[in-house]
Amino acid sequence: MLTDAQVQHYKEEGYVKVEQLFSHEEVQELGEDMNRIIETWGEEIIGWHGPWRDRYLSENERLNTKAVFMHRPDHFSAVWSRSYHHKGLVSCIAQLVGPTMQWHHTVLHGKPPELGTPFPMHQDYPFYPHEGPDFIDCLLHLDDAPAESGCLRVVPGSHKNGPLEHNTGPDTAPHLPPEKYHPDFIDSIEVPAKAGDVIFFSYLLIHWSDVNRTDKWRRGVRYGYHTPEMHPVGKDSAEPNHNTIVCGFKERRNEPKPLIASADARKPGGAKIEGEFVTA
Ligand SMILES: O=C(O)CCC(=O)C(=O)O
Repeated sequence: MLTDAQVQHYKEEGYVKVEQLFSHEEVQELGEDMNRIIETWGEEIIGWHGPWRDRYLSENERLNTKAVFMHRPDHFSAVWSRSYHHKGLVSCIAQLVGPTMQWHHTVLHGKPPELGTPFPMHQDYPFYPHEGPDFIDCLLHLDDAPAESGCLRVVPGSHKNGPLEHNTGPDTAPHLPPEKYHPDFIDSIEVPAKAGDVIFFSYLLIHWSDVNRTDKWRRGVRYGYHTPEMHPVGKDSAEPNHNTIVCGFKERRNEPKPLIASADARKPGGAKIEGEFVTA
């Protein structure tokens, strides 16, 4: 259970760190499967592309950073499938946001040793814009993340300003314009963490992280959850495959009933796609 002070901290500052939410054994099991996923399915890249690199990295580092990103670890490992429903994680998001919550995504941001990629200042909103503020990101640490490993850094309270204009385009990951938002002149605080800690933060909070300059991996896995009433911007229903309810019950509000139970739908060749559900 979170304390009132922790819930208040999330609401006021836009983030809160909960220490040792995952036990040593859980982190061990998740970490082993994540390593296996990386070895079997992963690929090392340089990280997010874009002109922001010129402002965050020296010339000889710019093209030499390393990153491993893995979306949907549940597609490869049952340990990871089960983790979306982790009791401590779900209990925290229910207290921080609301009693009924819907899973949206899970992604590894792995920073390999020695020049693990930085991330520029940004909000997560432009990556998955939804209608409303009730979207929470949860960064589970599979490794210790001291400051020098490129731990998460946040701009406390910045979530209150709502969605900001980001630089976007086909050749760049969304990021805040570096001439207006850069760690050289926007104050942020570092949030170092230990393996098993989770940092909860609003998808509207400005955050960034620096290069991993240690000789160890810094693997962070971000889970995203939101209230079921919040739909992607411009859509009147949830996204396909992002509808898992992890706590509470989804009430019906003017939405069509998605499941067809008619005889037609059960005839051979009668499979229908209704909304986002395939029934047969
Ligand atoms: O893992 C990090 O250091 C930062 C990741 C990040 O920027 C994000 O999850 O949006």
